[in-house]
Amino acid sequence: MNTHIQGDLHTEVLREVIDGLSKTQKSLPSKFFYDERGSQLFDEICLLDEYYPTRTELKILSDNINEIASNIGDECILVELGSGSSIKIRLLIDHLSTLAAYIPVDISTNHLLNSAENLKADHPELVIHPLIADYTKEFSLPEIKEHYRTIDAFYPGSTIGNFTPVKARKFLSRIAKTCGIGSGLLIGVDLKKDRDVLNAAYNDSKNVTAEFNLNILKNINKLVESDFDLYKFKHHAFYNEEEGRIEMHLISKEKQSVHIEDHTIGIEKNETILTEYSYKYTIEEFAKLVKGIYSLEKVWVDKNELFSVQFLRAL
Ligand code: AVI
Repeated sequence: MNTHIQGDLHTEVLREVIDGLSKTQKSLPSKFFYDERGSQLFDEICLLDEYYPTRTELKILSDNINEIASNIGDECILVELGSGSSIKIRLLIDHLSTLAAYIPVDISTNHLLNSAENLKADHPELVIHPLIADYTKEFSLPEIKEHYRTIDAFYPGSTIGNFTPVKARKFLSRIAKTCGIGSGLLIGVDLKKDRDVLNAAYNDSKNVTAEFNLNILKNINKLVESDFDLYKFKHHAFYNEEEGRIEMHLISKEKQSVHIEDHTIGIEKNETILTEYSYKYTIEEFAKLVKGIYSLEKVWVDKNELFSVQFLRAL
């Protein structure tokens, strides 16, 4: 089934695709990974042996849940940025006995409403205000009628690492402004570590990450009229130590031309299309990144220091 998008949205997707492919280092926006198949593949990635972030973050959350809940505080409004992490949010909700309301924010309407309904079925007393919005852009919280004392955002998974540090800072400033001075932010941040562990996490032995990476082309073929041939590209991911980031690329196996509506893009043999950055931080680097926006209240890490969960407060 093809997804049809109309009017301005189609023009915007086309512009983003053409802009990215017109740069010296060709690129495609990572958000195009996540059609239905891409989201399924990402869920599979989260279960892979090599992909440590998901299970490590969950372990940190569950090992420290009482302390985390007391940092979040009583009668809070919990705003989840992206509503994909149902196990993690359920763990929090189960330990926040005085939660005033839960606001999951997601651009994917079906996914958002389905998870909200499932949660409501298990927690009939919970006030849920799903908000359909692109949380990476400016958005405002719905009017809250319930009595509350604080607003706390939850941003797990180290998705913050998929922004460049400059964009991450801008994004965090916006969230601090949207939720207000004194609001909390519980955030998952992946840490710098041995490069072999990082390289394995993005080059898994079952090739799920490779399929996830190639699926971006399939999705773009659905979103705009383009003829990317997936067999002419291969997955390439590596840790760039100097920049402190994983880079995911698609390497062109041959010299080729791709047609996108009335544009033709020439791609050389071995030329790459950058599809994702995943930045890794030390605790100190991340503290520097949020300096002046948030104060760092508490950091929890696993015993191998692979991943961190941090509680920040907006200044
Ligand atoms: C969503 N994000 C935090 C993942 C990451 O690790 O940067 C996306 C991902 N890309 C490949 N594997 C996982």
